Amino acid sequence: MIRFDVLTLFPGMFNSPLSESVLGKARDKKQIEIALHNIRDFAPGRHRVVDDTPYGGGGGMVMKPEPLVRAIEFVKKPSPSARVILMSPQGVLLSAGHVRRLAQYPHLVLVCGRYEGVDERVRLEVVDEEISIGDYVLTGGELAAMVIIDAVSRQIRGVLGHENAAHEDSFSDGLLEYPHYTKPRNFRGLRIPEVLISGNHREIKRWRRKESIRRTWLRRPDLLERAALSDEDCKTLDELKREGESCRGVV
Ligand code: 4GX
Repeated sequence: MIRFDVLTLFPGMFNSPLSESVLGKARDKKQIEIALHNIRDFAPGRHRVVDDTPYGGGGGMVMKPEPLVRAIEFVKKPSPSARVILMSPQGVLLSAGHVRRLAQYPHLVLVCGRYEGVDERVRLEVVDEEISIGDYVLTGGELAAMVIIDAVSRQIRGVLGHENAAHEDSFSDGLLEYPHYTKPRNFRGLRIPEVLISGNHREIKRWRRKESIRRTWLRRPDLLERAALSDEDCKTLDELKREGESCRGVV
């Protein structure tokens, strides 16, 4: 069980992405709990203003500190140890390891900024960490928060069936996945690799491992620096590198 409290100016954005499929079922089964809060509800006055112009001039608007800090303090009241995360392109780049660490917390608070960002004093007062989901700019933190909820939730026990458990997929050992095939055996003249219907499970396992290493070497050689490779994996990689000399770009 993990709880997410999301602070946003656009709670409606979260409805179907967090209600369909795997996450919807996980919520029904109380394996994850998600609560949405509109930051505007914490802004005072008839106009409930949440943003203002930046000191020092320049264009754009900045989110005012009071509504945000009030909202964060409100959701932290019942669990003071909740981890407060600000979504921002200035944050630490999200990784598989980072996602697994986040899944250890019982309670995450995801703060979604809009406009040019949030008043710096919000960070200083109440933010525990700042996360970026990638080096590109979104219109707001909402999609980034949904990415975190999705990636963290599938690490929670019971959320995925054990058939496709999280420790079996790409990145858990630092490699890309091997190619997958299903019926038909022959699609437009493209046949599946014979080994997969050989019934030899040891050979199948070896083939898949080799294809994982091949793909990682061809597409994401940077990942190999940190991948968990056995002595046999290293031999396979050396083999692939030598083969690569003669048939570059075939796969
Ligand atoms: N990974 N954005 C946040 C406004 C903002 C800026 C600074 C707080 C501080 C993004 C990303 C992202 C755009 C969300 C700017 N809020 N978030 N927003 N990339 O680009 O997480």
